[in-house]
Amino acid sequence: TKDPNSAPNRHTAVHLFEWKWTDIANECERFLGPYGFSGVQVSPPNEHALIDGRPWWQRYQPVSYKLQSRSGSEAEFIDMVNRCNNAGVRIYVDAVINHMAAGGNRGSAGTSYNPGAKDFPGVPFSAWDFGDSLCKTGSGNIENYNDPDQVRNCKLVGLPDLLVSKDFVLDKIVEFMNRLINIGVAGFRIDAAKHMWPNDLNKLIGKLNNLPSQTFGNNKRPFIYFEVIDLGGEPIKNTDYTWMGRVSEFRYGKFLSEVVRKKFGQKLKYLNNFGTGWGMIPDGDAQIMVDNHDNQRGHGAGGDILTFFDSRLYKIATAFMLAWPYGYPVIMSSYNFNRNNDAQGPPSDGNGNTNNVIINADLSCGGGWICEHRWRQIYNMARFRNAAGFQPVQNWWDNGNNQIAFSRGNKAFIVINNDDHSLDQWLQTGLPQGQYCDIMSGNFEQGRCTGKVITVEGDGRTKVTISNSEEDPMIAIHVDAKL
Ligand code: ARE
Ligand code: CA
Repeated sequence: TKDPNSAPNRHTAVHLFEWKWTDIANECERFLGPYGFSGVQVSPPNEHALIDGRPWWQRYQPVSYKLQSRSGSEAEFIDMVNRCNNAGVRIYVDAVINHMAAGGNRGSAGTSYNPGAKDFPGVPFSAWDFGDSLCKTGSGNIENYNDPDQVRNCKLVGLPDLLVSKDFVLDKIVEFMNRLINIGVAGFRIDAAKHMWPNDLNKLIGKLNNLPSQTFGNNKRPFIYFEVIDLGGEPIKNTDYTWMGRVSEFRYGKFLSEVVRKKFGQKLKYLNNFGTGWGMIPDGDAQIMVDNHDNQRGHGAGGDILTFFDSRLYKIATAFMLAWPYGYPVIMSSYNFNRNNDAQGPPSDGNGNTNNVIINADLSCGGGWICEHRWRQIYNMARFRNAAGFQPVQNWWDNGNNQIAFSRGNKAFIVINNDDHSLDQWLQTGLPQGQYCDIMSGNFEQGRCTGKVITVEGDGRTKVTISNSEEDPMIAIHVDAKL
C-alpha cells in the first residue's frame, strides 16, 4: 500500500542509518514516540558481507536472510520492533532483494559463501538462481541505463543479479519479508527497484502477508516505497512503479536543494507550486527526502544535494519540506564522515562493532552521530507537520524573490527569509488571535516558550521581522504551541 501505516497524527519518518537495534528501540521510547515521529527506516537487517575496512555499503551485499547484521541480532530486532510499535513508531525495513554479495566470503551471521561461484548456502541460492544468461552486455554489468533490459537483467556494479522471476527465488524473498511482517514491521523500502521488473515486484507484493491485526487492525497491507532514481532522461520512469506503491521522488531533494542554494536562478518564490507543478509524481505516490545515505556522499543521484555539512541551508530546506503538504518525508539521520572517504562506516570500536549513540543534555547527539532529527529546528517541524494535518496551503506570500510565507489552513504558519536583506512585513497567518511560540528559535515547554513569542492580531495578521544574518532566518508557529 501507499499508506505508511502510521499511528494517528504522525507524518514524518526518520532514517536511522547504521544505528543498532538496541539504540533504535531506546530512541523510539525516549524521543521519536514523544516527539511525534511516525516511523524509522532501518538499515538492512539481514546477513551481509564483511568487507575490509567495514564500509557502510557492505550492508547492501546480502549473504543470507538470517537476521544477524552489524546492527544486531534477531532477538534485538524483534525487541526493537515491539518497543517501537508500542511507542507509536513504525519500522520500515530496507529490503535488498535485487542481488547478493559480490565481495567477502564470511557473512555477519558467520555463514561461509562464495560470490564468484554464486554459492550462498545460507538461503540457499546457487548459480541457477541468478540471471546471467539473460544479460546481453559484454561485461555482464549494466553498461547503459538507456537499455531497460540490461538495467533489469545485468549486474548493478558487479553484484550477482537474482532471477526474481524464478519461483524459487521469489519464494525465498517472500519468506524473508513475511517473517519481518510477522515480527511487526510496517513496510519496506525496496532497494534498487529500478533493477527489477515491475511485474515481478507486483507478484512479490501480492504474496506478502497482511500486517499483524493486533497491532495494525484487520486487512492492513505493508507500506511499500521503491527506490527508483528518475531525474528524467532515462526510459525507466518512476511512474512504472507508482501503481504498486510509493516511489522515492529524487527530484524533490535535488530541486529543493537547488532552490535553497539559489542555483540556476532559482528562488524560494517558485516553490508556490512545488510538487506536481514541477513535474513530480502525485503527492500520494511520493516518498521524499532532502538527502539520503547515497547522495549525501556522492553515490546514487549525487549533485548539489544539501546535507548536514551545510547545516544552515539544510535546516531551511527541511523546514520547507516539513511545512509543505507533499509526499511522505523521511529525515536523514547521519553519522559524521570524512568527505574524502565515502566508504567510511559508522562510529565503531575499530573491530567492526558499531558504537552506541551518545545523547547530550541538550538533546543533540555525540560520538560522531549527527542526529539531524534531534536538531530543534527539525524535530519541531515534525510537530508542525502533525499540527498542520491535512490542511491546505493558504495565505501564500512572497517578495518576488527569496522571502516566502504560507499557512496550513488555520493550524500553522511559516516564514522563511533566504534573501540577503532583512524581512520586515505585516503578514496574514490564518491563525486565531493570540500568542504563539516560534519553534525555530526555541521550544514550547510546559506552556512556556523559550524562544521568540509571536503575537497574532484579531485579524490574523502579525508583524514579522527576520534578519538575514540570523542562524535560522525563519519563524514557524502552530496551534499546538500556543501560549
Ligand atoms: C560496492 C562498491 C562497488 C563494487 C560493488 C560490488 O562501491 O565499487 O563494484 O560494491 O563489489 C551501495 C553503494 C555501492 C556499493 C553497493 C554494494 O552505493 O557503491 O557497491 O552498495 O556494496 C544506481 C541504482 C540505485 C543504487 C545507486 C547507488 O539504480 O539503486 O546506483 N542505490 C541503492 C542503494 C545503495 C546501494 C545499492 C542500491 C545496491 O541506495 O546504497 O549501493 O544495493 C544514475 C541512475 C541511477 C544510478 C546512479 C548511480 O543516476 O539513474 O539509477 O543509481 O546513476 O549509478
Ligand atoms: Ca536485476
